[in-house]
Amino acid sequence: MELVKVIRAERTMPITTAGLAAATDSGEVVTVRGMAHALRDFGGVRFVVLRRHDGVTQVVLPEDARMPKEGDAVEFTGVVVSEPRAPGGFELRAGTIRVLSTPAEPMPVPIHKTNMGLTLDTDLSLRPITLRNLRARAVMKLREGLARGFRDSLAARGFTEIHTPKLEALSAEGGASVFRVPYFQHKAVLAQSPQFYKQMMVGVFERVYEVGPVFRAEKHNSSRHLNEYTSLDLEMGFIDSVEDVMACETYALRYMMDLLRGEYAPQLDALKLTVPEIDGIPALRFDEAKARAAETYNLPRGDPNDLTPEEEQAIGRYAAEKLGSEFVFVTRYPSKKRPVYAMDDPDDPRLTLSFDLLFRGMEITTGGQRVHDYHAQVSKIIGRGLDPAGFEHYLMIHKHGMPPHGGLGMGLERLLKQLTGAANIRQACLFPRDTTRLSP
Ligand code: AMO
Repeated sequence: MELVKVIRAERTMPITTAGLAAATDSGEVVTVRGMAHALRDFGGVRFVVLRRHDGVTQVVLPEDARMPKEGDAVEFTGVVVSEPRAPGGFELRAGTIRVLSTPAEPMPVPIHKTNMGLTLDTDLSLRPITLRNLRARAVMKLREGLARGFRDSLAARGFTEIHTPKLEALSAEGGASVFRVPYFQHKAVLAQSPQFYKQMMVGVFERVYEVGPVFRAEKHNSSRHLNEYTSLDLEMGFIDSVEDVMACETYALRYMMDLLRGEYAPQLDALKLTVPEIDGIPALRFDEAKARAAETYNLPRGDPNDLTPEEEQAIGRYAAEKLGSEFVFVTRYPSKKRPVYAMDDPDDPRLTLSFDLLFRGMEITTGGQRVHDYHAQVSKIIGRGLDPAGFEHYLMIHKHGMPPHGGLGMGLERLLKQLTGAANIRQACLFPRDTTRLSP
């Protein structure tokens, strides 16, 4: 029997680029594997830019070796020497090269170029390949950082991670954007959000979060909507007010931004991005935000119960110019536009104790305090013309005791779109789903 060791040959085959860099000018012989990303032939010297999991490494080919093909999976063995012009300030002078696998066809688009010069449609159609482009990959690495920061920040504050079903009998958000799917002899819907389940789990764990897919049957094609997106959800019990939820989001976002600044500098540099500093986030009441945007930027006041994308932009601009913040909370949304679980403002039941968070002029989060009292929740359901019998399982939590609680849902792609300045939300998603795209 052979004993499988935890990590194979890490010393001679560095896993990370930092590990490789540590061998610089040591004379130590190391082996490196990666994909031939770009090929450069300067006559006398030939380079391969090797794409590895955490960066690129410049490799000088042995004189007698054949140049690999773009897309070859290759292994080089050699020594690492300082080279200020190379990425990371070092290069591998290879003694040997071994081609591990070779592509069947040439690369259809110039993925090694900084700007591939593709239309969005071509980019998305070739997504398994175009995501290999270093800028596209950097965006997706930042996406990882945001999700990781969200998780870590909440785990550090006593939140438990949950995974709730995505096939459900009852839609939480209502409206037209529900995907209906046949489910054996029943009718099911795809989860529009983990709303009811995360509230149920507050009764169990008190503080919970979920990072998971949600589905919206939005029929229009827009640069800010997807039909499947990743929702960063949290829900917390024993709040004194909705401001506790907003404070928790401020904390989580600051943590996420600090994590990017600390550990994702190569990606931020590659994309030339600056990450916002979050000290605190200003909050404006809905009516006040609407009025200030209209007055300051001469805008028509659209729907009295909602904000148009133009109003969001104007409020974002107002926050940046007058309040010095790229983020702004808009609070006390009108009841009419808020779902059945939102708690009404006891001072004015036409309003709710709920909020949106705008980042650089676009909504990235909705959150609020929820109804915790059984009778209040039943009467709100009836008030909406709905039958409480349909909410049997949700109402169990109210019937059998719930603390005052609240939470939020943040759209990961919206956040990433705004952070990277992407023109379209599809660029913030690995394999976006929209009205026409179900593959790749
Ligand atoms: P809401 O429906 O406002 O609230 O969604 C929360 C956040 O999700 C993002 N989002 C979307 N992102 C991409 N494509 C879409 N079609 C899309 N729809 C929404 C937005 C939005 O702010 N249950 C509540 C949250 C809560 O109160 O906890 C909810 O889902 O960034």
